[in-house]
Order: sequence, then structure tokens, then C-alpha cells
Amino acid sequence: MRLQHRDVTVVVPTRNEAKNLPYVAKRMPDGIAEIVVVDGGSTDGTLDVAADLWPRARLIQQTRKGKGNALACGFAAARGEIIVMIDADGSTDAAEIPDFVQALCDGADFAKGSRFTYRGGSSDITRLRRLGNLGLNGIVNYLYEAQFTDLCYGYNAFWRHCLPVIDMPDPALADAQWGDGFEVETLMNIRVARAGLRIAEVASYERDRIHGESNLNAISDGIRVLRTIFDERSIPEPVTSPRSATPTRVATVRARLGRAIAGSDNLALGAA
Ligand SMILES: Nc1nc2c(ncn2[C@@H]2O[C@H](COP(=O)(O)OP(=O)(O)OP(=O)(O)O)[C@@H](O)[C@H]2O)c(=O)[nH]1
Ligand SMILES: [Mg+2]
Repeated sequence: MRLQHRDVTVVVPTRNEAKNLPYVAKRMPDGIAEIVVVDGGSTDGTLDVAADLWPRARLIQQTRKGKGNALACGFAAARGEIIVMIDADGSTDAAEIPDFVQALCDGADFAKGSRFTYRGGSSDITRLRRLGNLGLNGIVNYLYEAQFTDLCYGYNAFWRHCLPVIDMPDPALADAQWGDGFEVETLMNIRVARAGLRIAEVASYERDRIHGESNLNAISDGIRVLRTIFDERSIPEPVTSPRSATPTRVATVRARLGRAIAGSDNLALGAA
């Protein structure tokens, strides 16, 4: 059995990743039919490559600038009950997607990739980024009574019912919004932790970006993350549990995907 189109959407933000997308596609598990590629004005033919690799993928342009806005556009377009966010530079391994889906089917609302948990790792992270991540992670755990081990990692998956809690900046707004940049993962993590959603960490191994250059600046983006950590405290906590909205639907999908994951063919790798 394969993962069902209507159940899992993979959102892939891209900015000049034409050379890297074939590696992502090679590792994508079979049967994930909804892939949403959200491009940020690439000039290297990224969208043509994406269309070749995934003829049924939905290719969209983001509405403002930044990875956070790209994700917001992707989440708004996604139709799956489960949404997976993965990078396009070959650093995050699409073959790990079943581990994230498994964690969600096992009861988590939000499956948080971690390079610093048992069996996780990274050949990509620099010493500066590791230290920054450690410090920022510690502040979040202290302020929000969370147990994250890898705050700034961008490989995560969650049930659709988390979207109202995550409350991404509206893609339709014209002006730049807080959350449009690399602070987006921190913002999401804090919001799900504050809402009391069940978070499971999933071990993940991050490889080096294969081609091209990073879009992230450790200092300026680190400062944005720090500001996010403190600003989020002034936002009122959600008053209702988002889980109550769709328990039956979640149970149905969870049962179906639970069986899918148990089937060994689901774990076969190949272009979607
Ligand atoms: N659509 C869109 N995608 C972006 C933007 N900035 C980054 N991305 C994508 O987001 C993902 C992560 O960005 P990276 O530049 O790899 O950042 P990083 O992983 O922190 O940095 P490295 O570890 O050095 O690769 C990649 O798939 C990028 O193509 C953007 O402004 N718009
Ligand atoms: Mg990267």
C-alpha cells in the first residue's frame, strides 16, 4: 500500500535549486503524489526541473520574499491531512518522510526533525550555527517549558489541524510580514509548544547542501530568531484546542496511514 494523495502533502520551498532537486526527487518515497513546490523567483530553471521531475506537482510562486512566506504559500495550497516541509538543497533526506508520518500516526500533532537527538546528525552545520542553535534552543525551552533539541531545523511535519495554531502570516498581504524569513521555524515551534500540542522529535541526518549557496545569514537571521522568541511571549495563548475540530478525520487517516507505513513497499524509494 502507498501513501495516499489526499493524506500527505510535501511542501518544498525553492530558490535556485535546479541542480539539487534531482537529488531530492531520487529520495522521495513512492506514492507521495501531492508535492507543492513554492518558488522564490529562481532564475536557474528550478521550476522547469521541478516540472520534469514531478509532472503532477503543483508549482507556485510565493507572494512576498523569504522562506517563511514560501512555506505560508505552500501550506495554504496544501490539500493533505499531513503536511511535510522539506528543503530543496539536498540537505534534508526525503527518504526520512515515513519516519515523520509514523510519528504523527503514533499520536503526535507535530513531528519535529532533530539533528541532535539519538541517531540524528549533520555534516552541514557550522560551529557558529551549532552554538547559536544550542543557545536559542535553550532559551525557548526555558521560556516556554519545551523540550526541543533542535529549534532551528527546517524539516518538520504536522497534521492539518495544527495550521490555525501555527497561524502563518497571510500570503495575501502585500507588505513584508514577521515570519516571512528564516525565523519561521522558531515561530512555528513556539506556537505548537505553547498550544500544548503533542510534539515528537524525529531523528534526522542533515547532509551538506549539494550545489549553490546558502540563503541564510547566521548573524542577521539568528537575531531575527532571538527577536521571535521574545516577541511570541506577547501573543495571547490559543484558548481552544485545535484537536477538537477533526478527531474523526484524524483517526481515519491515522488508521489508513498506519497500515500504509506497515507495508514494506511504502518505504521503497523512487521518483514520485
Ligand atoms: N521560495 C523560497 N525558498 C527559499 C527562500 N530562501 C530559502 N529558500 C529555500 O529554503 C530552503 C532552505 O534554505 P537554505 O538556503 O538551504 O538555508 P539553510 O539550509 O539554513 O542553509 P545551508 O545549510 O547553508 O544550506 C532551500 O530549499 C531554499 O531553496 C526564499 O526566499 N524563497
Ligand atoms: Mg540548506
